[in-house]
Amino acid sequence: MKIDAITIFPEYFSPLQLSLLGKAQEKELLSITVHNLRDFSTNNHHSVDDTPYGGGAGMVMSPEIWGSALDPLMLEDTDLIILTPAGKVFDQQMAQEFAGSSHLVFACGRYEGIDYRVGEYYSHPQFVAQSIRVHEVSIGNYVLGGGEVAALVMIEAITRLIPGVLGNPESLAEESHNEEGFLEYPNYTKPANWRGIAVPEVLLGGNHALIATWRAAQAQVRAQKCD
Ligand code: 6GU
Repeated sequence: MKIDAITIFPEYFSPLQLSLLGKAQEKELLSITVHNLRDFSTNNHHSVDDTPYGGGAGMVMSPEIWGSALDPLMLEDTDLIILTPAGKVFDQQMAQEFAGSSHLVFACGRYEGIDYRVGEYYSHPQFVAQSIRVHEVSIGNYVLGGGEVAALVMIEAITRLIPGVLGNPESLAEESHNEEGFLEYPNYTKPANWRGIAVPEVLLGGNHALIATWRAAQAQVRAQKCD
């Protein structure tokens, strides 16, 4: 999978070199390129935003600069993800869908967001015909200063689903076995008694059928608590 991220704060993406994602890039399962939006600004101050038509607070990011940054990345078969608190809320199902993509482009807006025409433009039939799909995505119902952290969250959730990226593929298999896909049963390790709290008895015996039943029931209890 190829990932491009466009941002005015490339440093936000340095954690992607760590841990499993760093290794996945070394193994060439994944290739992540971060682009500085300011490099595409042609004015003296390298500014990327302007005042909103219609008035109001804040600044809006220029469609011209975004167009220059995005055009070279809009290759055949690409998912363009525009990060905005007004987007569809990201969840595990969406992560699964994006994990099947060959090219993700994350457009990280700051200020009051990106001029709305950018998403409209790349949704035109000419781009649809090239298998370019535009998605407006939010990571939850709260407002962040920009899309960078949201993109990081999405990249972590999506890339761990790519075969070979996760260190232990059994973890993925177990996740997909349980009904909710990701709401797991509680886990314990040694010691069997910690500060007076004992590990549930059933886990200490070797009855795997009984353990599976107990875990399924516990996952249900957890799911109900989350509702
Ligand atoms: Cl994608 N962007 C911003 N600015 N705030 C958010 C968000 C995105 N998702 C949730 N809040």
